[in-house]
Amino acid sequence: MKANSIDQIEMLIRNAGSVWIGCHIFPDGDAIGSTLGLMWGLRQLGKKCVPACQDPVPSQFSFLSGVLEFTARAPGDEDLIIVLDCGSLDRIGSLYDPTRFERSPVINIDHHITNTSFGDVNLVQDKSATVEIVYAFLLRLGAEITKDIATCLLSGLSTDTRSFRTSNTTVDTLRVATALMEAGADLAEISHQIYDHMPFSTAGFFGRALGVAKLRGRIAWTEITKAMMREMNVAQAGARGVVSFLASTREADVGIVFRENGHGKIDVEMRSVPGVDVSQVALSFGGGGHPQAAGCSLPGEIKEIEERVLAAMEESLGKQ
Ligand SMILES: [Mn+2]
Repeated sequence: MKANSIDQIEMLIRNAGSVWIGCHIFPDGDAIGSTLGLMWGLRQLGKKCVPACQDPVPSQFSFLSGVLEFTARAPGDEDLIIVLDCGSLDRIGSLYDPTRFERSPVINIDHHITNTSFGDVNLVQDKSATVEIVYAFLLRLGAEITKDIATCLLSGLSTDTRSFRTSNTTVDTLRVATALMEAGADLAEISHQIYDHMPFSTAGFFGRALGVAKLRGRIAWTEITKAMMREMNVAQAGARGVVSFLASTREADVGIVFRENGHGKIDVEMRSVPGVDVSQVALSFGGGGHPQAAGCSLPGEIKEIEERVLAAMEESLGKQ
């Protein structure tokens, strides 16, 4: 991060009348929470803001204020583009419009260690979540952290730390969480809304996915085929959680889920226990992420992808 990038971002925002704020495809709590939290903060400063994402917001986040304003449109004539929680620009998917992205300044605010610095100005910090960076930035801008903003930001902190369980949960993270609760965010209610929200059909789906799981050395892994998704009638978002469950088994240091994504590619999700890094393997296959949570997307047949990724992960684990 350049020393002056925060000053530059502040200047760009203060000079902008309208801002397009976009986050990554298949948005998670941090993507949604940072987008909405920043949106509410910038509106206090009189900015027109539009929150954008290629994919719909999963229903467990519908309690967040402003969620219905999300649109799947690329930037229009806004003065400024802010991209949140994206390690690389392809993470915003179909919302990337090269012409528009060249016409307005692009600010990249993110916490992925693998970030490609794709913005005209980049604010990339090694924090637990993008919301942590947004929180500090809103304070700097003099925005008031309302209950709605605090709720959006705390949702992102909770999901990116798996409820404050991962090794990226620092003293700073908990300080921010405390400040957000003091500002009115209700952690128990947020946790209930986000985590106790599975439709019953997901139970059957977990049964299918975990029923074919295998243990290979320290790797617990499974596959989710298009046919399984169809048969069990589960939406993409319903497939979440399987990989974390696999990584949480005692024998495993790493959990991996291979999923046919319906666009001819295999999505590979990886999770690990503290002290084990899966981001380097993800990066070597063109993906990215965090030490404990990473992923990539590869074209090919699922069996062949499984063999390649599992072999690479075994080799990586042998060196860790
Ligand atoms: Mn994040």
